[in-house]
Amino acid sequence: MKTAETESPLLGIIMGSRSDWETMRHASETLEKLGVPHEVEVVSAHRTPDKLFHYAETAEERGLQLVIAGAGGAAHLPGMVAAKCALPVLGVPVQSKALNGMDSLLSIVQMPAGIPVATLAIGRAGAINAALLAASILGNSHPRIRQAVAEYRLRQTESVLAHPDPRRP
Ligand code: RP5
Repeated sequence: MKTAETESPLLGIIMGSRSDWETMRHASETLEKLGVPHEVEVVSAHRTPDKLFHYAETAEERGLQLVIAGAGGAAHLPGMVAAKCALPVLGVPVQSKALNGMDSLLSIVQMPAGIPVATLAIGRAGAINAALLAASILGNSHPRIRQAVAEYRLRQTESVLAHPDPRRP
């Protein structure tokens, strides 16, 4: 049976800097848990603009169905990817040091009408939810992924119900 690592990637996780990995690894780890094959790469909108254009222009033909893009500060990566390809783009605002991620959030969420970016929460929660949202979307055409999302949510519910007393582990 093919695994998430050997199958062709269905989605790409990109981020503006290696420093974003501490946040974006949560998206990758969540996709691993769900068995969703994906690729991960640093692609900076301002430090490697030509690479960004090439990535966005070839994403669809390489078989990607979605892109998760994380960036911090003046976070134009998700919007630029969305502008250069027709795939759905999920944006994750990385928590910046100077402004705690409010700059990242507003940069990503305030896209002018015409080029959408689905924007998640700042930081780890946003990265995890981007992966879950991506898996839910892919689940519409991949029953195995839909089942994996359902099982993830069931385990989450059971875990909360099994530990109702917050004083105990
Ligand atoms: C953005 O600038 C990146 O997404 C990162 O969040 C931020 C800081 O990058 P580094 O200076 O840590 O490389 O492009």
